[in-house]
Amino acid sequence: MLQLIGRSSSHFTRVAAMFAHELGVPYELVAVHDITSSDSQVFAGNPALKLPSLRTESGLVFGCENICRKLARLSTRPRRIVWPEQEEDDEARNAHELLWHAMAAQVQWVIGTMVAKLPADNVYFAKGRAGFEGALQWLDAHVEAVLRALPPRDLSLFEVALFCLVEHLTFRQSLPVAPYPRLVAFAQTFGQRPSAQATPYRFDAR
Ligand SMILES: N[C@@H](CCC(=O)N[C@@H](CS)C(=O)NCC(=O)O)C(=O)O
Repeated sequence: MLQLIGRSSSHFTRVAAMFAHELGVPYELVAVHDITSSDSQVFAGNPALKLPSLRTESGLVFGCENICRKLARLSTRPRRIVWPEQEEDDEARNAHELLWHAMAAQVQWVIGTMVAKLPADNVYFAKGRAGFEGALQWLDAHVEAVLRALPPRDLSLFEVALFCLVEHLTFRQSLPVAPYPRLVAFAQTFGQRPSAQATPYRFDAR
């Protein structure tokens, strides 16, 4: 059984979990409870002290995109998956860049202001938040065109990650989603997939 080391409350973990569901790869979630720890063993040996990681027979795979690619290799289910490198136009590539940025900005905001309780008006967080909102505004304005241009597929990393990000904004109450109606509409539709229904955000019990 594969072990997904992460948290049910983490958007990066959920991307990997949704890929596992979509690809029919069974896994066991091993919850990381203390994300403030500086002990890499708490993160199953990830030296960057980050999650998620995937433990397989052959070792550890760090990071959600790596994990998704590994799951695709392990899956016996034929699925047409669109990876970032298959999206060649500038708009789609910019969308990926801003999506990864927004996901990282969400981590910065949550860890900095909610977990570490540092002042949100510090320039580090104020600028981080402005860039976070800017990325979301851009994604909201371009999402429909980017989705239309995606190649025929069963699954894309872009859509799964975008869905996980948008739902996480509300789950962690970091930013209001009302200014991003196209992202909300996308998430409502994408959220009907069984893989989304099977992986709702929640805080893992200790
Ligand atoms: N590059 C990593 C980023 C993962 C990441 O930032 N995970 C967050 C949780 S959603 C984390 O580990 N936060 C703990 C921290 O930043 O200290 C990936 O793609 O998986």
